[in-house]
Amino acid sequence: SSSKLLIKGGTVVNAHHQEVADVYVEDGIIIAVKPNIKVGDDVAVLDATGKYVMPGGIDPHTHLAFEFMGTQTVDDFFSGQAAALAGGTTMHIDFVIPVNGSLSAGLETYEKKAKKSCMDYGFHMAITKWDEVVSQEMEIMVKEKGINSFKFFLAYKGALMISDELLLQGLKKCKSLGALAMVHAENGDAVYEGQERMIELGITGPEGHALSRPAVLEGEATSRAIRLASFVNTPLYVVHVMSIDAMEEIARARKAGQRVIGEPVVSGLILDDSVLWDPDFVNAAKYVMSPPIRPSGHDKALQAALSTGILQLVGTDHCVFNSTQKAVGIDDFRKIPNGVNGIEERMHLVWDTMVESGQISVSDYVRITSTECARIFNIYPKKGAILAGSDADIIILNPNASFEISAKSHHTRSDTNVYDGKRGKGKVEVTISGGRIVWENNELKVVPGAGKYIEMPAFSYLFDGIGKADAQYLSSLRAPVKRSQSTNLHSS
Ligand code: DUC
Ligand code: ZN
Ligand code: ZN
Ligand code: ZN
Repeated sequence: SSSKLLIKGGTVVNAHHQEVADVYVEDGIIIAVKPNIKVGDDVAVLDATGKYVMPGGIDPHTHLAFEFMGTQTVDDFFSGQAAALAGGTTMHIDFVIPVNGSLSAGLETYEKKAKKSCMDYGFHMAITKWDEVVSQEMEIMVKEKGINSFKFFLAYKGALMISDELLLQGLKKCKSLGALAMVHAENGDAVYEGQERMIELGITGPEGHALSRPAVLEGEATSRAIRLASFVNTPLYVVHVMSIDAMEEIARARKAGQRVIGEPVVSGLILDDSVLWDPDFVNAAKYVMSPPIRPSGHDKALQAALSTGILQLVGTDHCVFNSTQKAVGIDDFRKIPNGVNGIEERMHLVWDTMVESGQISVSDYVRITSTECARIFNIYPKKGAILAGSDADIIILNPNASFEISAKSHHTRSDTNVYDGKRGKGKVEVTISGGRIVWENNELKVVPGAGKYIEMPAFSYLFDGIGKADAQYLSSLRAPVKRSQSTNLHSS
């Protein structure tokens, strides 16, 4: 089918450049970006005068249809993506979890779940055990399945957590494949201790979740992962940076020239842990995620780090459970399924918090919500740009309109929303996914099955010159020192 669309008169914003221009789209691809494009009357026209025309958001961190902590998230690939599109996000990267340690079985499961996708998506893969089969399967994932990133959990002891030995093997394997290693950085052994400590003190409510796994444990694991990645000389991506402690480890490593990427998530940027002390269990439990939302101060520091480039892109860790699922942990916070919403709210909240507040430019907004993600996972400029030849994943944002978040009107299947009642400036009025208008006049027109799997090739820009650094290191090692018999040795 031939669908033609012209977006007229908006300010087209890319991470590198902005200009007032028209955008012409045919069959899901951007054909031209320039002023005053003339078209025939078979072309649908959208007027974007006075508005921003930007690449659709890419959420680098989501969990849809995720079986976790004895239950399953309420958003699947259809409902979670529909919510994303209503909020201006046109692609997400989800985490495949292996089945009994098998990567291929895990991928098959996720391929089935993703069949009803209404927007484009990619996959990261978690590594939860180590043997020769896993090592070989990683190679297949990279070379044949379009997966170029692997995540290692340093937390969730007894479930997803891996040892330092496995992390080292994994880092080496990632490096050899040109795949990006990602870490969930909390010290799982210490978290376990912290949880026991809270239960012994009789602190069984959601506040115990925050108290049991303080920022120092995130700082330790972030430091450890960064230093092991340095030892192996391979790039590292730290997911959900929630604390000053972790952020400062990233800042230090980047300043020393190490290739470390830090991903804050919306909840960490704008919430503080006071919500976990809410006397109503349901109100408090909806904020339980890991790493936990930190005391006030971490949020503003993470915003500053994002605005100065210490942190590079924003995710959500969208992973939603209903109140009844959270209620399983009413007598023990350790049983509350971990996760908060965000896939629908990210674009609005980042605009309001970072652009409307004057902390970053509109081009930087595009960079941290879309372009940088596309570059890191090696799908730029197919994604993350409004350029001739790019996929027509586009949003029109009206900076003078306002948004309001409400658990009653949101599109995720969750019965709560951690941003309920928040309002702000800047509204995504139109979302275009694969050349089709899927969100307009506050109405969704999504089609299950319309979303495509986006393969992500190995060796992103983060790997440029890694080999040179290795060669330099090797040549800096001297040949074995030849020693004649020491004259300083005396036999007594
Ligand atoms: N943290 C969460 O809150 N949910 C999913 C997994 C994770 O690491
Ligand atoms: Zn340009
Ligand atoms: Zn995590
Ligand atoms: Zn996650």
